[in-house]
Amino acid sequence: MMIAINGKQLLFTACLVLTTTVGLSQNPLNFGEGMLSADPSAHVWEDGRLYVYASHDEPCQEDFWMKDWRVFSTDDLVNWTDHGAIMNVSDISWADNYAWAPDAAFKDGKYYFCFPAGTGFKDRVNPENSTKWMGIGIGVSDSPTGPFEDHIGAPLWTEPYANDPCLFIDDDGTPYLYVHAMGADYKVIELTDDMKAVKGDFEKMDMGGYEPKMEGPFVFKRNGKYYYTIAENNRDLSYYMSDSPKGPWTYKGIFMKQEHDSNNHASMVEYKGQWMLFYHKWYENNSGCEDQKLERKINAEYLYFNKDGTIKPLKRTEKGLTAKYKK
Ligand code: FUB
Repeated sequence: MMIAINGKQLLFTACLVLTTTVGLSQNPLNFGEGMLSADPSAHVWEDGRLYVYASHDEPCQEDFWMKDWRVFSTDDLVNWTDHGAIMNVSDISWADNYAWAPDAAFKDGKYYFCFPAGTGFKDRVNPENSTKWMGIGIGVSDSPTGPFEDHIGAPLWTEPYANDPCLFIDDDGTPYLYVHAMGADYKVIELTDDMKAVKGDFEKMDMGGYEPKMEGPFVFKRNGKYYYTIAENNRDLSYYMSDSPKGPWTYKGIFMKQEHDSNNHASMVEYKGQWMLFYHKWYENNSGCEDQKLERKINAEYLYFNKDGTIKPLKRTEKGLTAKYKK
């Protein structure tokens, strides 16, 4: 059926479609034209803004050779400010590459930026020739947007090899560090109060007998319960719950399936009374790279809990976050 439409009606309809599209499609998050970022770690600080600390992909980069970290912030979940590079591997004396998934924390008036970085080369064909090493560093700043200075001028430790730090400060101020590492998955270590060193050794946590291959541990607390979330098999997002930051943990299952056979990495935060999940998603590459088909951008979804505290399974949407928080 043909519908007759005059010029005014057409303009009105076009405006409506545009407004609806702009208003409803927040994924990927609008961090600026051409910005490729991954591994989001979301935090809300005392100034009332929501900050996303992220790793930064360059178009056509080789094998996750990444050089700097970024932070983006918002106060309406729609308009984001890119605060630029908050640290670069060139600021670090002990690493020159692998600016991978970071985390951030606020303690005793200072902002801390916990980052993995490394050096060397991973030979994926002949692994015995690999020289790659990664460690965990700690940056400090008076501002949530940095710049961050290397707090100790060295990694927190050298063995084991580690990446994907999660720095969780409990309500009593105790800093706990969780990492993904060779031989240190599902382990926790405390930091000293001045955040300059680790205390003792890694402690192996009781995960209730289920320890899949994982990346990207992220811990948060809600209603007195601790949540230990991971990218299970580096793909699906799943979680455990506990009454303590060191476990014992009870596995609660997958709450978001991966849609590509590629890594995922997520964090969760409550902003203005609403919980939300930040994660990265792989898109068809727009950068003209011949041997790299996909590229990463950060997405977000609202996160809902059942009455018993378990997480309701989530679907990826194009809509993502709309500004429906309580003012
Ligand atoms: O972005 C580099 C690495 O890819 C991260 O550290 C992992 O979690 C995976 O997302």
